[in-house]
Amino acid sequence: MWLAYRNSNSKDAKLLPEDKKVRLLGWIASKREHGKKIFISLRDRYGYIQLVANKDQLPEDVFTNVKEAYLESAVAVEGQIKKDPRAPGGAEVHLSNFIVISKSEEWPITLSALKSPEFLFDKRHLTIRGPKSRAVMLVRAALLKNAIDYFIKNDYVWIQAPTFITSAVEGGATLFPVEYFGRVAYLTQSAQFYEEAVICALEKVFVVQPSFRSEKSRTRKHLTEFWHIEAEVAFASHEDIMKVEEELLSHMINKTIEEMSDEINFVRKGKLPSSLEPPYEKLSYDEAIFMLQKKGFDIEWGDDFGAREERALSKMFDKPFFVTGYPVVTRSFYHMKDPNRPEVTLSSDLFAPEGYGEITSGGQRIHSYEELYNKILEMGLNPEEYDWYLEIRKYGMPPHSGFGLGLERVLTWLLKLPHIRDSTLFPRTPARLHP
Ligand code: NSS
Repeated sequence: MWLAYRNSNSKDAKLLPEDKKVRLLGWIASKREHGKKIFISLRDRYGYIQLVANKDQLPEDVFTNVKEAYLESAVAVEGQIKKDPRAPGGAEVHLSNFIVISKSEEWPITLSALKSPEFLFDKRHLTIRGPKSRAVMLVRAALLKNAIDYFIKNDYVWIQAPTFITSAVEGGATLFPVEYFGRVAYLTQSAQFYEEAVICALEKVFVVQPSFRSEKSRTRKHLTEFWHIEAEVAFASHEDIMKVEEELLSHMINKTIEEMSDEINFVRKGKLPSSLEPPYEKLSYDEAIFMLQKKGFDIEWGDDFGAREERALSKMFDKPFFVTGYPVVTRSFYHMKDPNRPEVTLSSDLFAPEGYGEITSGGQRIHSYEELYNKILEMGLNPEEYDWYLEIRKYGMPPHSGFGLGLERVLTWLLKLPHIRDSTLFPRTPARLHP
């Protein structure tokens, strides 16, 4: 009923000519009184517009409605556009009518509350109405859309994989168990194994869905539930898949910057990342270790990068870059050995610059049944847990490669957010399951 009432929105209304009559729906974002006038910032899905209620020009009951309405009340308003350089956006609406559709209680997010990040996350269901959350969510939606757009344009098939699974893709330590009719199931860490099965039918596939990790490490870059964008390609080498990763990332970011420059500039402190055009530099794991040792880090060949090392390495670059050739001991069992150097894998991680670190991880998979079977045993795992994953290798599994990209990692870097939890509506971390 009320939607029919709207004939404009906050963004378009500002472009209308002087005196044009508009009807808007939205929420009271802020309010201040100045003599006989009340100024309201009205928020809708498109942004903000200033409303002016003039005591001398409104029926008394309407002016009282304006005066008494609390912040965040949902309202329907009617008025005329007036150009005014002092108003945000250069135009405001002089009210002729103001109806409270759903009243608000006194808004609990006070100025002093803004100082407590924990309180703000406790009230996330309310604080997401603010301008920063709005911008973050719009940029996030654009990144996701542009990732999907890249895959569709390049002839990938969008598939869906299960969320309940029975065995680990990325190590048992981060599996979330779920009671499943008297058995234990786990929440998925990655759709990779399902993608690997499907490429024998569809060749190039991608998946967009949440992955779950019971990460005990409380870092600024780990969530227990994150959105995972994954792709797998038949007949593709490690080199081929790195090309896909860099093309995907540059497409996602460039298109999003084009579509959302206002929102990005509103949140991101400092200038936008400079050139994102591929190809990206390929740093070998060996070189990375050497560079970190030179900086004084206590790290040896065969160690995984910790959060500090990752940040330091990433700060040495101002454009995304790959770290390639991770040692076999640092990678999951499915990674293919480099035939020229059996102690390293045909794998890589794509790093964001500016201290943000890893955003994708990928490489070539073992496609031989015997090799994979032996590797599973070597790593102390149980081949029975990987029965179907092994069996697909008995029936014409070609060489293939794939990767996974963390949406929140890309967004955190693009907007230079202080913590990954700021990149998602209702973050899930070891300490936070509510709201
Ligand atoms: O564990 S990964 O490094 N690799 C995989 O899961 C592969 N099985 C994916 C594949 O090849 N299909 O995770 C991939 C990416 C990683 O680079 C991060 O960007 C993101 O997923 N990731 C996370 N983001 C947020 N929080 C957590 N805990 C997290 N773990 C991984």
